[in-house]
Amino acid sequence: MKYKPNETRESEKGDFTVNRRRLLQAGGALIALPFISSKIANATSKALVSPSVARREERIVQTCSTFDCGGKCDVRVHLSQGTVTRISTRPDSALDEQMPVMRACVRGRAYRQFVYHPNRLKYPMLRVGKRGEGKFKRISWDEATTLIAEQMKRIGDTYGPAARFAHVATGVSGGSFSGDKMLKRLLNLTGGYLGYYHSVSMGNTAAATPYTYGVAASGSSLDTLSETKLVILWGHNPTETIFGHTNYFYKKMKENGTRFIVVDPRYSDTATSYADQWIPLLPTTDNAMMDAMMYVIVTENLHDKAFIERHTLGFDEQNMPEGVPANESLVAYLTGVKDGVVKTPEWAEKITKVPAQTIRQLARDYATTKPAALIQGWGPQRHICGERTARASTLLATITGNVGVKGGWAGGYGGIASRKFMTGIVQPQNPVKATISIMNWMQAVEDASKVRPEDGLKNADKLDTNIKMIFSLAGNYLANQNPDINKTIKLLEDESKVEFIVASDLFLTPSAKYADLLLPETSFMERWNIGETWGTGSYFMLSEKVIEPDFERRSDYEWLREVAAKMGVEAAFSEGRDEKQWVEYIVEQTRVTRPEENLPTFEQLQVQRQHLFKSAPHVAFEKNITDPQNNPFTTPSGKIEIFSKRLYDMQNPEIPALSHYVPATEGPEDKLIEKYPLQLITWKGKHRANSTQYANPWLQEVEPQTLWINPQDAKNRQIVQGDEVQIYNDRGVSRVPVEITSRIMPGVVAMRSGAWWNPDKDGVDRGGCANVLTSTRMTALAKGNSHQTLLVEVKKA
Ligand SMILES: Nc1nc2c(c(=O)[nH]1)N[C@H]1C(S)=C(S)[C@@H](COP(=O)(O)OP(=O)(O)OC[C@H]3O[C@@H](n4cnc5c(=O)[nH]c(N)nc54)[C@H](O)[C@@H]3O)O[C@H]1N2
Ligand SMILES: Nc1nc2c(c(=O)[nH]1)N[C@H]1C(S)=C(S)[C@@H](COP(=O)(O)OP(=O)(O)OC[C@H]3O[C@@H](n4cnc5c(=O)[nH]c(N)nc54)[C@H](O)[C@@H]3O)O[C@H]1N2
Ligand SMILES: [Mo]
Repeated sequence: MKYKPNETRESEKGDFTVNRRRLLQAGGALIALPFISSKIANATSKALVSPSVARREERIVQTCSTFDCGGKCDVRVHLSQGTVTRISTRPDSALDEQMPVMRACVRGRAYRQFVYHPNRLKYPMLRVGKRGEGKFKRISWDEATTLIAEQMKRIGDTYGPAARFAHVATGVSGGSFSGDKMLKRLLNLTGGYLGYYHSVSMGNTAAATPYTYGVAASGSSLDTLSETKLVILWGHNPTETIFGHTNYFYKKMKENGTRFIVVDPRYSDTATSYADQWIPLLPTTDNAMMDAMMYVIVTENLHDKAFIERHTLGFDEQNMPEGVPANESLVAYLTGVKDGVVKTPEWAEKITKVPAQTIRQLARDYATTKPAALIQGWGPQRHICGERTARASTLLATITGNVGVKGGWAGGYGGIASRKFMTGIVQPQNPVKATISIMNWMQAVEDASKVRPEDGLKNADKLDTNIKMIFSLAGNYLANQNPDINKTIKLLEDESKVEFIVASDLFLTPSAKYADLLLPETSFMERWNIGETWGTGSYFMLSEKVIEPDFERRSDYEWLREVAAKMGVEAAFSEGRDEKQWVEYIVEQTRVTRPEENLPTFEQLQVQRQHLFKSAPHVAFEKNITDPQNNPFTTPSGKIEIFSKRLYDMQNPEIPALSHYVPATEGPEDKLIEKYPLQLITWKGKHRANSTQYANPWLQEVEPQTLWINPQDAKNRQIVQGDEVQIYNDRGVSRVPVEITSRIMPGVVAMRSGAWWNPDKDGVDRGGCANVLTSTRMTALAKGNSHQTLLVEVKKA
């Protein structure tokens, strides 16, 4: 039977009387405790409702979350008497091949424990202790919105609008509408704010790959890979990170015999589920392995000569841009003519720890299997050398002729259709033109005069003011997800620097503790929105308001609207729309701007629930390859630039004209390794989206926070299974149980990212938050983040 959305169904076996009694007993037991308010008891009893309870008048609503996890899964909320009693998902049998909407993953199945969590914030709260102490008092919404309006005005008037900053906040970025977006609207309408650029997710790839292609390398659509015989997943872990429809396509490919090779220091869940071969290498040494692969390909004459001649610049000495001295070409570099070092697999083996023969075979396999796709995830580029790694994968694709052809892959990894399919809200112009890299924000708090164009400042020669006010609406980037927390908090604790911090969240997160004003937002189940997949999916879904908010929880938009009224701009801010009407407006606007899509109206969407875009298979750079005369690449030469004159002119050894191996600062060749001999990487675990849902008890049970360490490294340190260990470097210390496992290669340790920072009285983190150890070092070109590049030592606690 086909699923009908919003159907009301009678439970087959439900005994309403018994169930209701059980429900009352659960609630009653709690109400008997005098110190629990009836509201808490109510919320807690909802959390206790077992799946079998109160099925009789059940309504099932298909919806989705708006978290930033890359996938929008079909989440079915079972509702009874205004309460979510259970979550299910699309049955396997109801797969529509035309519309392969994902089934809910472990996170989606646990949403009820998130939404009904007893620790959710309940009231607006004003800080009373020192900043960061986490002491607050309850205030009214009227007081809260008055305070925000006053501070926005005072700080804007005193220091200028550029003193107001809206921080990284991806908690609701999977939705078309969010408080964070509307905050920017309000800031724009009241003088402006200091904006930032750079995606901490994949900004290094986005900045580097245009030097090869003119525009950023984006993936092809995954349906073009059906005939691909070999896929190399290079630091890509979609079994856990999902990335839209990726697993749907990979699974089909696997069934059809595609060979998968995974290159990752960890034996990831993707390696366990797809890999025919796993190749572990030391983090940050990817370029050495790629150089050696190119060396093998070129010296064994396996490169695609016709393609190289027709479409590229910089391969050999005959094919170089003007004004560059001899021996700067790729071939000159690989064969050692340039620097005396021949980039053999034996050379790379010493650096990467990958056996030379494995590298040689991988190079041969990649070059001789046509077409083949080397698909790089974003993990390898969230490194200090990430720009070089991202560009090197474009060079490998180029010399093997895998660019612009069906079944190949040009490099990078991004959506094809824009991730923002829906026509967003038109933002009023920001009167502040200057923007900073996200990595500049701490300097802009400390002393903005030191944020110069060469440091990342854009559209201005200098900044006139330090950051004095920070908004963090659905983010945990003040003291959790941002690098070098111990350095950051010193800055935030100085109340003379940032004068006012407003945060909204569902929980008292480590970052929320640094708020001056902390606001309890509704969850996605208590608001209307549209859920959008990243570019690798091709549908959107209605995220419906299914339950009423409890306590004094309010959506960010609702309180922002009140602030707007107090600042005298309510009419321009809201245009008379409430939240649901804005969501309706977004759908209607998209219908106008995309008439070819034949989109449902908002009314229809409430029945239909989801819409699949018309997206024809897309091969990145296909036209540039099939008809280069009429579609030159948008590089200065009009060709694929293996050698980039633009990079050459920068003369920055961190971002060489040929993207080749350069030992990374705080990588395995750094002298610091004598003191801190292990590389630490973090990965995105399946049980949360970044730090979102950290507090969910079901998900904590799925995967406890541990440090992965290789048996050899553990033995050398007399560490045994079950031990607690300290992981430390000059920036901080974290303490967690170890997991001794061969799933991580020697010399490398790994933790899941997103655990909550939990310092004890000595400042030792007991939560397993890697960001007490990470560095704020910036990448050369993007001025981007390098969360993954760090050295540590581990000892038994
Ligand atoms: N379940 C889940 N899904 C998520 C998220 C989540 O938190 N949880 N977060 C979402 C977000 S915001 C983003 S940006 C994406 C991120 O997606 P990715 O950045 O692709 O995910 P990561 O797990 O950080 O990294 C992918 C792999 O790179 C490996 N790696 C690390 N360093 C290196 C290296 O130097 N070389 C090589 N070859 N491999 C390396 C890691 O071990 C990991 O397996 O995922 C999204 N999806
Ligand atoms: N060590 C290390 N650090 C990393 C990374 C890494 O790989 N390693 N990855 C980086 C990447 S790629 C990213 S994108 C960033 C992400 O960093 P953030 O943008 O800070 O993302 P989250 O940690 O998910 O924090 C989102 C917050 O929003 C809250 N939230 C959820 N839903 C709602 C809602 O409806 N309303 C409100 N108001 N709040 C809500 C959640 O409780 C959570 O506290 O982290 C980066 N940090
Ligand atoms: Mo991200």
